[in-house]
Amino acid sequence: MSALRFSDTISAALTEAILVVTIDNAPVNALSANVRAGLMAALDHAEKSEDVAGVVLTGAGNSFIGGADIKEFGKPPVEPLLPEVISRIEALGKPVAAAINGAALGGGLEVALACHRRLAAPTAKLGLPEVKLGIVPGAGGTQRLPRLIGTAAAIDLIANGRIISATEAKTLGIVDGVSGDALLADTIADIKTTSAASLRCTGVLSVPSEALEAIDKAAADALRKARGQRAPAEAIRLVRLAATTPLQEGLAEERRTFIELRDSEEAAALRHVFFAERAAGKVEGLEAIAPRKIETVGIVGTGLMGSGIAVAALNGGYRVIGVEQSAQAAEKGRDRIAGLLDKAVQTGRLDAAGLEDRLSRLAVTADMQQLAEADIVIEAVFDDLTVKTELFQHLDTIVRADTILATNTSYLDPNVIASATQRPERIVGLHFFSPAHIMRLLEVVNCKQTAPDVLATALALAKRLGKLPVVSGVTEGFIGNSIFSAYRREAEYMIEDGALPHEIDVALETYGFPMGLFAVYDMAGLEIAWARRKRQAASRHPTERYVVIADRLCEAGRFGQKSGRGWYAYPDGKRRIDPEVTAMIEAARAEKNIAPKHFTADEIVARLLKAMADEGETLLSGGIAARASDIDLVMINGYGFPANKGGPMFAAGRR
Ligand code: 3H9
Repeated sequence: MSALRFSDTISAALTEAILVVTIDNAPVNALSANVRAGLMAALDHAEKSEDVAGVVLTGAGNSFIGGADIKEFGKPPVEPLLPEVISRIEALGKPVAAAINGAALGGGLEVALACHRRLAAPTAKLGLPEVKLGIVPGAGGTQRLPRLIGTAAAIDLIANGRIISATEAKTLGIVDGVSGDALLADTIADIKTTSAASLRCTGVLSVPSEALEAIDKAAADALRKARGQRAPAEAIRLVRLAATTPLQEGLAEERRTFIELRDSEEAAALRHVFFAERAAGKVEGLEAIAPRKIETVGIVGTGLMGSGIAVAALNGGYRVIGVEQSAQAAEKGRDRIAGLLDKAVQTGRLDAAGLEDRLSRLAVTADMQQLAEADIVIEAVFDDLTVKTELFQHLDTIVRADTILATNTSYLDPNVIASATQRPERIVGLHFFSPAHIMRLLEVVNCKQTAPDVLATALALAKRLGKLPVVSGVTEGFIGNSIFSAYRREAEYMIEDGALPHEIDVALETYGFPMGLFAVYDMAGLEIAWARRKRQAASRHPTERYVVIADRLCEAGRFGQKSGRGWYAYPDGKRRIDPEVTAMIEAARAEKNIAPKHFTADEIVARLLKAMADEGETLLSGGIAARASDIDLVMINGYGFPANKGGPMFAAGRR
């Protein structure tokens, strides 16, 4: 076996006349310029060298190839381009196989599709997730995949950016086999039996014919989830094209579309989100801190929030002890948690064995002493300072000294709760969003005295729960509700200045929010915020601008959708503009002598973005948020801000 090197990232060794080429470009073997150049050189060598009968491509570490190098997007292209490398693989006169040892995504799967044979490890993940980055595959994915698995299946994978397991890839016909410990040896053995004369080039296959209804259904399903983004529709068009167009023409149209989308605002925004997600949860100085070991999670309160947290913890593999105030409430709590798990079974997200395993790790009790076994206790009780403080003081007497205590408060000051306990350094905030087993966002609140290893443990726990953790410092409402308050306040100012609720909602929905702000208010109910405003009234500065319209709505019994009336009327269950509300708004303006002004949809969005971005700057300068991209993630994942606009900080910066 002789070792060869074709670039910094591409090495090869000849084994039984097969050139095994290894891509080693940590962390995910992305197809950076020197990977592409090295692959070209390796292919040249394989073609020319008489000792080489075939080639196997594989990746070092846990990935096969994680895709094109996203960091190169937006920079001048460097030859050789990926489509050239891929054409070279397919056209090589000798058999080429992919030993897919890990993630084969985007350009990585496109490389594999051009190979003549593909074997995958059972842990491999395969997919063309480009639409998630606002683009379509740009190196043959939309043209080769349908030739291999049919149009409907290719639309399902590409237009949804769905990532699949090796087993599903085998069933669909993307890979020829799944191989465990001996993947490389099996791939070498496989390619040795493939003769040069019988090479199967994916690009020359015909797209299998199938019923038009199946194709239309796959397309309609994907478009429904696309929420106005361009890339899924373009991906569908390109996949359909493969059935009627020669390969080279299809590839040219795919490349043209890829470049157009790659250079779009939408793709820039989604790339920003991609890197924002990778940066989130990283805290300077915490890299070397080992998290504490967590096996048992205690949860006090098993209502809506607590039961969702319990399901997330059970899904994360933890043992869960739920605590309620009475045996009867504990039984109800257990039923609620079991009900959420049952729902997962009904929708196919969980199987019977998974359900049984989770239930075996769950105990719900009225005996708080059982929390002595917990490594972390998360409280999800009524958001009241006295209730939470007394609970933590009580927990101090029950749990071990190294047990972490986490509060799920949304608005209270966790520093105050911590300072009333014996060990404030073990207190951290875990602000879940409801429903907690579904929503990805988790604000991890770094309190004044939180110990570094407590914060590190909270972040590790968040990852194991499958959450997207964003660290926030302590301020009223943390990152999310601070920005949301600024957004809400500005919208109400605009109502007073001349806009109507539906004008603001239409502007927001057209921008990409799933629902306008006032429609959201009505859905959530107006009375909780009203109660909070009444509590805050005494401490409000007399010169602060205050809009009374929401109070007037509540005084008139308009508590939102459930009372049939709020910012809108719901006479037949459907949202309607209500002249009565318009009259109340006009009266409020008249009281302050405000001459109403007309706002265009763009002005509405611009003002709201500016309000959010200004508040974001305040959070950044106060050290509450570590980076602007964290604020973007919170608003995208917790408050419906459209991901394809990149979040309020990104979007305001682009204007
Ligand atoms: C494409 O392929 C277009 C083609 O069709 C056409 C081309 C002509 N590039 O996620 P992790 C970094 S588009 C550059 O935490 P994991 C990431 O930023 C691409 N960097 O790891 C992070 O850096 P840092 C289609 C990348 O183990 C580090 O790697 N492909 C790329 O949890 C670790 O990332 C995709 O969309 C990249 N492609 O998961 C797949 N990927 O340490 C995108 C990652 O500095 N990647 N980085 O923060 C993934 O889904 C996951 O990273 C993967 C590994 C599953 C591979």
